[in-house]
Amino acid sequence: MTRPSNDSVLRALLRQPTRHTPIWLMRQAGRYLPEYCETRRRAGSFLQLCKSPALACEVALQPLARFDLDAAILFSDILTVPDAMGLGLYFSDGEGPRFERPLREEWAIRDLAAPDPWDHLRYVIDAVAEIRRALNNSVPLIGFAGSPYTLACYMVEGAASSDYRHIKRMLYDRPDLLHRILSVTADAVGAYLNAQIEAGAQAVMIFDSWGGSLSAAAYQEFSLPYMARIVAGLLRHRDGERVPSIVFTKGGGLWLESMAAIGCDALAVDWTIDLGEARRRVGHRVALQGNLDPAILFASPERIAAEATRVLDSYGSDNTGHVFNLGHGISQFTPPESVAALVEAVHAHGCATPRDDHQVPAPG
Ligand code: 1CP
Repeated sequence: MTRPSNDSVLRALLRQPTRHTPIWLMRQAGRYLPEYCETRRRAGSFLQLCKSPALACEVALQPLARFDLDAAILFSDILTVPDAMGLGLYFSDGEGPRFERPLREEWAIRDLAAPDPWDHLRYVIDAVAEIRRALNNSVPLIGFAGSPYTLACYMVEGAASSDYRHIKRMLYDRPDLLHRILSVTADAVGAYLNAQIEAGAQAVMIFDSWGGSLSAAAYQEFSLPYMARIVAGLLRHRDGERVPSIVFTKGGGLWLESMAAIGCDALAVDWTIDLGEARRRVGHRVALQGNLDPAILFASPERIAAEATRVLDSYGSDNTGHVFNLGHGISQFTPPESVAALVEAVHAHGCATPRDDHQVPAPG
């Protein structure tokens, strides 16, 4: 049996009932935790931290040691894939990620190839296996990757961007080149997520952080179909258990119906949409994950609890198909005590009995 003793996140992602709404947080391991900063210092840099399976495992477990979270997420970054494609990822302090060789030339785009994850991304696969071992079937491990469009933003811009002018110029003037990048990247991400599943990831999430910067028409042409292609090629079972998939387009609230139709099990949503309305729009097709504004974690514990309750109530109280999360990653300036207050509030909601999610019988 490989099912974790607390399988509430897996059950909720598959729209099976749980005793309580489970919770994990995007970027739950990171700079808001002093112990993360300490491990990162020991590693020498963020990239060296990602490339050491033992240290990546250490930081992936740190938030679980502090808070009663219902899932762990692989510690890595979405940009490992373009790095493995030869673009030369580096982080300059205070400036975020950068690529030595941004993808702008037609010849470089023609030469782009999907890396073998078992070779070029072996350190991530090893981290997945190591974190799974360390979790010892307590809670599930979520694997992840960036969406092809979001990765292409970094690959073409060469860094984070406020206006996406290089990639958008390519999108409008040379859509053939952008489609070529997206197609190769979709193959790379598909193989990478399947390698994570084979190494022990029990659910996977695709982060389309910048798909929301597209027009409705461009989203339907340049982001969604490539995520659909990845989802269609994912391993659905591992060790006899379903491996749910989660798709997150930040700013994608207007497109939920078409996102829910691509075959994923769950949609993660940001805080700009009411969760109850999102639920009515996607019907029974997918579970929902979200959607607290991460900025609420700067407010008082009372406000945090009130807003968490509002999100829980907006979804509905049937404890089916909702994984509580933030609508985007935790800010590095978040006080850890605020996270403790949030996790406590979510777990206390509608809670008359002690938590024993694993004893909920499967339906039917
Ligand atoms: O200095 C440091 O220590 C690095 C900060 C950091 C961390 C902790 C970066 C650099 N990445 C990460 C880890 C990370 N990134 C995780 C780990 C697991 C967890 O959730 O606990 C995950 C899932 C990501 C995913 C990621 N990286 C996304 C998608 C999610 C999102 O936030 O939208 C994106 C866009 C990135 C790129 C990236 N990597 C790092 C930074 C600071 C950024 C964002 C840069 C930008 O604003 O464009």
